[in-house]
Amino acid sequence: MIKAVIFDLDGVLVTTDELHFKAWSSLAEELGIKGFTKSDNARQRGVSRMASLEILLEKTDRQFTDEEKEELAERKNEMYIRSISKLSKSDLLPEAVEFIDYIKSKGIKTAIGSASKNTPLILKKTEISDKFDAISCGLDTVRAKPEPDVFLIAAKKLGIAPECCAVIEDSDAGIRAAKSGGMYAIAVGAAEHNPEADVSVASIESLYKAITLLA
Ligand code: B16
Ligand code: MG
Repeated sequence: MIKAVIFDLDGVLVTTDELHFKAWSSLAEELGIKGFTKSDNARQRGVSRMASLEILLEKTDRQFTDEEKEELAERKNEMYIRSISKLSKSDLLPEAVEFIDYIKSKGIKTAIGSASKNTPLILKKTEISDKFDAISCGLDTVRAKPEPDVFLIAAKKLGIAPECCAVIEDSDAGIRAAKSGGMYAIAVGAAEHNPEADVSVASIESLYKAITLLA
């Protein structure tokens, strides 16, 4: 029985996935890296900032020290923060708010489980911070998805057992994290058709019936 839904943020509730792509593309351009594509970007979904940088650096033979890598990640983040500071409610994905309100009306708890260290800013800009009973993000964890930590911390903050939590995710790393945390995994968007997911849909709009059956 599902007592809580843990939402991933980028790509599930907000369109920030496109802004990540733009910021990584700008960094690629600065570094003279060619051929960074949407399919490379798809592998960056859900994984940490430093793991995302490594995916970009696969495209070059240049070697960087750990310190230089930290600086590159920081540079990308500055560009990304400039674009997320312009976010508003209109950047929420269709039915995001309606679906959260719907599950709350059924007595199901809600949480965020995002790899992003920019989670507080994104929630503030899109005006949904007060919709969640708990927030767990990249600021709370050492090990990123596909490790289950971010979701287990969300469950702990909610006071609900992992097996009573459903995770909604758009990344393969996130689906793996949910399953290894012993949670129910719902794949949406880019993760649709992930074979590890318990339920797989194109978007949140298709989830009303499924969530009612699980609760
Ligand atoms: P930041 P999610 C993830 O958010 C993104 O999908 C991923 O592309 C990004 O690298 C990661 O957050 C870290 O983000 O650089 O803002 O800390 O999908 O887990 O909500
Ligand atoms: Mg995501």
